[in-house]
Amino acid sequence: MRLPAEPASSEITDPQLYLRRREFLSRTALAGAVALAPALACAEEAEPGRPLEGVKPGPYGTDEKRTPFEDAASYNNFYEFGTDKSDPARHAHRLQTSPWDVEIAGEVAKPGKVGIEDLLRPHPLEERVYRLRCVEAWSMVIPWIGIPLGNVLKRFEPTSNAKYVAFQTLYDPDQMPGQRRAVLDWPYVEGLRIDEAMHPLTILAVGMYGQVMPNQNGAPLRLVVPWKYGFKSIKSIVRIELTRTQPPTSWNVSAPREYGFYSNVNPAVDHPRWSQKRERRIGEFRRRETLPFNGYAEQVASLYQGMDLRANF
Ligand SMILES: Nc1nc2c(c(=O)[nH]1)N[C@H]1C(S)=C(S)[C@@H](COP(=O)(O)O)O[C@H]1N2
Ligand SMILES: [Mo]
Repeated sequence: MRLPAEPASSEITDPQLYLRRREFLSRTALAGAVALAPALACAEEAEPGRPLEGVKPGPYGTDEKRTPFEDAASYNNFYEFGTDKSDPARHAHRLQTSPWDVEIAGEVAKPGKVGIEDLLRPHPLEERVYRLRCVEAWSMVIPWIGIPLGNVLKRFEPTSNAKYVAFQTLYDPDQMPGQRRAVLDWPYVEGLRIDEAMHPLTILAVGMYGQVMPNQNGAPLRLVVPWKYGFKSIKSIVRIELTRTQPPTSWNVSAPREYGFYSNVNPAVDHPRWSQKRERRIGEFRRRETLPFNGYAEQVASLYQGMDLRANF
């Protein structure tokens, strides 16, 4: 993501060169960044980099080559910790991820605030190897660990008025120093239409590569919506509200001409300032063609039948 005034980092710095140029963050820095362990009885067991046990392979996984963990955990967008790709890995260790409550509000019969352990407990953890395609035209293949969002929402009993789902990231400038600068309207917010939120591809992720989620990747709880540009996959979620009307989203508020509500990956609709036809898979040299809906058209294209995807970008 970038603001209208900023140059495209993908245009000025090839992510691979960038990654090679900088030394990978020390294991200790990464270790300090990992705090939450889902389904843990006590916080003491939440060891850094702790492996997640009992994870079953889930549906929809791609068998494409996985992006190395070191790349996925060091080349990040998480503006709460700075706008440089290396900032989140350097600063996100400040985030206290346990205890962590999530509020479920709005158009549900059973609203409430629940600890993340209670949110997760009834759901078996699944691994989903998904492509994530950033609007900046790079992509990764990441083995996420999570649970389908729809299954979680159903437990709170959405009413028939629930047409959209609004998500909110933690607001705490002490822990998230990037929030002291007005680069975005904080807190970071995102939204999905209810059918997108209930779609089985959409997950709440708590880990990746067999481990508890690194803070820089959105610990303890983030969304992964693989057919949409990466910015829809909001990190470090504290609030989920089911709404009657389409909720505001941070990037749309910041630059409405450039980032729409839907933001489905679409090679046929260029960003006003660059092409979306191709992407650079992190770790590869040659650019590849970007696929409609990021390659998940078979699963999700029907959600948008009859919609003008150029107008609803
Ligand atoms: N709260 C919050 N969530 C966020 C962002 C952010 O700046 N703040 N960046 C988004 C963008 S632009 C992308 S591409 C993905 C990157 O996820 P990753 O670092 O795990 O690859 O996170 C998304 N979620
Ligand atoms: Mo992004």
